[in-house]
Amino acid sequence: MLQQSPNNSSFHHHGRDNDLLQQQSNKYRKINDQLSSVLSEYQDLRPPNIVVIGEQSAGKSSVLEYLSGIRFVTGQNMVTKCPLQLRMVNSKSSSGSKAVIKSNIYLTKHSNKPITIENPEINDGAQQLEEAIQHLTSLHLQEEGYTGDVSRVSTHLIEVEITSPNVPDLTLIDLPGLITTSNEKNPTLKDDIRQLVKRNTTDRDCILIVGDAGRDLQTIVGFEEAREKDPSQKRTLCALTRVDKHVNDIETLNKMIESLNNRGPIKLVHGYVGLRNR
Ligand SMILES: Nc1nc2c(ncn2[C@@H]2O[C@H](COP(=O)(O)OP(=O)(O)O)[C@@H](O)[C@H]2O)c(=O)[nH]1
Ligand SMILES: [Mg+2]
Repeated sequence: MLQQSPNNSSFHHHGRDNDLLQQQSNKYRKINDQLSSVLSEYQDLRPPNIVVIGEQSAGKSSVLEYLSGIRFVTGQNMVTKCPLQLRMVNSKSSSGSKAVIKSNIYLTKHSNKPITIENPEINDGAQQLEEAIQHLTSLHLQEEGYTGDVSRVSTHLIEVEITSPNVPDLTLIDLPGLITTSNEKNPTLKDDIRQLVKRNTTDRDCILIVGDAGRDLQTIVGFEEAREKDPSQKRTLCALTRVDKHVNDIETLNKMIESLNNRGPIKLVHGYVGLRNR
């Protein structure tokens, strides 16, 4: 995220090493793990996560890439077609990093072992990870009976766990982007995606709305969905992406953020932030 100090004329990524934060999130993760194992017996119950919602191509997957340091599937078209849980586990060990990818469909229909990839942040590993996600995505679409149809989404969750010394302890849910109009091939797509977002956001989750800073900020998509799940706006944060392209300097960004905080489409307790993913 960007530091918004007025003394800075250029943008900086903030540091990822914060020991206190690390300790606290370690503690949180242990509690989260215990909760998860208890709650796993009850369907539809899980501890709170951070759910990333927004319009198609707003930069949602890029936020996950930025936070994990690992290249996910990002691109121009609808590339995220299933909910994807990215669980990052910080390990201080120097033994490199590892990604474990699985889904219920994959484990029951394909292999009884999850896919494991060493060093997913470097070339080979990154490509394997991308392929694994694509593979599971097409399995999930097949499972729904959508072979060969590109404009479809599946409700089945893909689980990616990254263990690395360079990631924060954080679990995020990436979702297909909200769209404003369905296409002719699949007239229900708009509602399918909206349903998927609703179903994957509990009323205890934190919501990260991602919007392109170059758009009319009054029309950022996702506020409606966020308001439904978080009426008091206490668990919602809005991140504006691509500030490197659309905002020339930190003063302009600060003004933009200030104006959104005062006159934005909705009042957010935690407000708005600028984000540079690339
Ligand atoms: N320059 C720049 N490009 C970005 C940024 N964030 C995302 N992008 C690009 O925007 C496109 C869409 O991003 P993606 O993360 O796939 O969007 P999603 O559909 O919301 O998941 C990709 O080509 C990204 O490389 C950013 O902060 N700066
Ligand atoms: Mg995406």
